[in-house]
Amino acid sequence: MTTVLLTGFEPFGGDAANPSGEAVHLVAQRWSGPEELVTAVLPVTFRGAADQLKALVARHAPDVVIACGLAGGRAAIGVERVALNLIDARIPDNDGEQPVDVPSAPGAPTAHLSTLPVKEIVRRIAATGVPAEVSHSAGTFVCNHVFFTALESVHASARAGFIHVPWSAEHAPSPDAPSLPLLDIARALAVAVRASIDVEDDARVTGGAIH
Ligand code: PCA
Repeated sequence: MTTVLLTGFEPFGGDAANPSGEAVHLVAQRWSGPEELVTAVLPVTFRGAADQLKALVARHAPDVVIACGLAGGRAAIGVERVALNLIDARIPDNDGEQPVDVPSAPGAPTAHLSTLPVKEIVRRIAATGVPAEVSHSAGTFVCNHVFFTALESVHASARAGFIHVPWSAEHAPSPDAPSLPLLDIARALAVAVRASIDVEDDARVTGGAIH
């Protein structure tokens, strides 16, 4: 039985909502298998999020891990490609912790690349009419930490990666802030789950950036 772990986050940084956690709930409600889908909403704390993710991986031994978080200000679903072994918190986490320039996992490599079919996920989400892009930085806050932790903790043949989502239209901080309807975000995550299960080799198209 193939098992997928899909996670989102609680609200943070003064926002009332986090569409990543809400969308993960919607994906779980609509999931019809046949694979097993395990979902969780992680706390936005360096220690709690990483510990919870590691516990979920140990308990369920997922074949695919997709962690998701909010990137307020982005207009498109961002399928992350690079997890950095670096924490540099510009704001405190929900525990009030604000580590600066420490590794995510001491002694581990400087970076890991996503093992999801990143470009195929982007292609399939965009084909549904929802804007999507390859992103080459997941930042240096809790999302990047969870992304790096996922790649460090999954079993050798499993896939893991991270997807950043825009504000939801339902909870955008202002009417002109970039956002997507929550349902579109949930649909995009479901597409990402399906592609990560089904697609062996990533699409051979450019997803690169000049800067
Ligand atoms: N976004 C933050 C942390 C939690 C979330 O949803 C980030 O991008 O690091």
